[in-house]
Amino acid sequence: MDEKSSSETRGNSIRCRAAVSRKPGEPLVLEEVMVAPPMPHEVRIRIICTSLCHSDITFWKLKDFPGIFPRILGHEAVGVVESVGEDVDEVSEGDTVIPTFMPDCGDCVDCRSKKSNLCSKLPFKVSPWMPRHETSRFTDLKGEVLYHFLFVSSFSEYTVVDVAHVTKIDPSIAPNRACLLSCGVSTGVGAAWRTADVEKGSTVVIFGLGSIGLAVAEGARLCGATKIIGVDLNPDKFETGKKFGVTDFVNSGNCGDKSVSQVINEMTDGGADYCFECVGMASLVHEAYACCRKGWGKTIVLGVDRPGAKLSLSSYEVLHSGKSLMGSLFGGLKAKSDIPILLKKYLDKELQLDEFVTHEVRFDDINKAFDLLIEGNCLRCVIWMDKQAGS
Ligand code: CXF
Repeated sequence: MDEKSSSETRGNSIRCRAAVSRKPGEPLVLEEVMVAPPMPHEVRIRIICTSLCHSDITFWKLKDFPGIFPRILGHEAVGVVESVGEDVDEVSEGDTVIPTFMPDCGDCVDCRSKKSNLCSKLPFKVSPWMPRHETSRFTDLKGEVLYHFLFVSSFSEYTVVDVAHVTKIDPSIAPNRACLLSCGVSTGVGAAWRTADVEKGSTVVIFGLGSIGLAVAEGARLCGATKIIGVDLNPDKFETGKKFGVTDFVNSGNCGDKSVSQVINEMTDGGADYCFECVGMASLVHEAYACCRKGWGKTIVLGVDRPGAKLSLSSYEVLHSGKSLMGSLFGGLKAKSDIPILLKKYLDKELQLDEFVTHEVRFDDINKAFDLLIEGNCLRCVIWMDKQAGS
């Protein structure tokens, strides 16, 4: 629908366009849907830009739960608040906001601690509903429920998000850059900055130079790491990696009779300070752990493996090596306080965001964005909801 003033829409359902994922792996269907008004603690947002992340593709393909259809995917976005439900004081109509799959209630013991971003009031889970009221705000024109995705569902001109999942930002920031901080870039940069707390002069290894791995490199570069070793099967990734601070490259398909961890242990004289697993493969977590330095090495897991995948570590080795193994959801960031810091770093030209945007399309061409990301030459494809790409 055309942008209308909130006074016309507030309190009523909005009829607008959404890209609905109706069957696993099949092109999204652009259709009109109804978006109900926000319930208490919820915010209805007009999406300006959204971008495609690999998790959208993972869930789009999943035939069984947590794959569920029909669903509105999308979880990297920026938009403007159209209306707010009862008990929302933090944002108001017209505010520019970034929705995030991770909540930040600001109130529970974990949100109040500096040590965690795992909110316990609205604990993150992969759910097809809104987080607080556990229902959907979307229906199609036949009245059938459309499921939510990661509490964001941004492949719709309007969506409803819990206030714990929105961060108010400076409206002057270009939306096709701001949206990147909603998931992927934040996850990678945050893993280096907040989860690992990479120190100046450190040696870092990144397993997997996709957009998350490159964002880890960017974060490690910002933190002053001096050696950033990228590991990937595709040697072309080294050239891309150099733009984000990768200094060395190991082709994991070309290590001869050595394992990747042996190669890295030799290159780093006994192990790296920080190893990041960005692929989502248990075998690579083992490799990463095997080449972080005894005594102080940290291995950080960002990659999303298949449900049920297990790690197997020798407890003797864990005891004797003194290494740490950590998981990092959303890079350990607290959305409401850390996203504005990262946006300021972008405005101050410290944090690179432009380089992540390799493609931009109109909402009508959203299925092209899927093809581009699957083909593998795309880091981020920004989808503009309401204008021609680039205009
Ligand atoms: C993922 C993290 C693990 C659960 C699904 C979402 N992050 C974003 O893409």
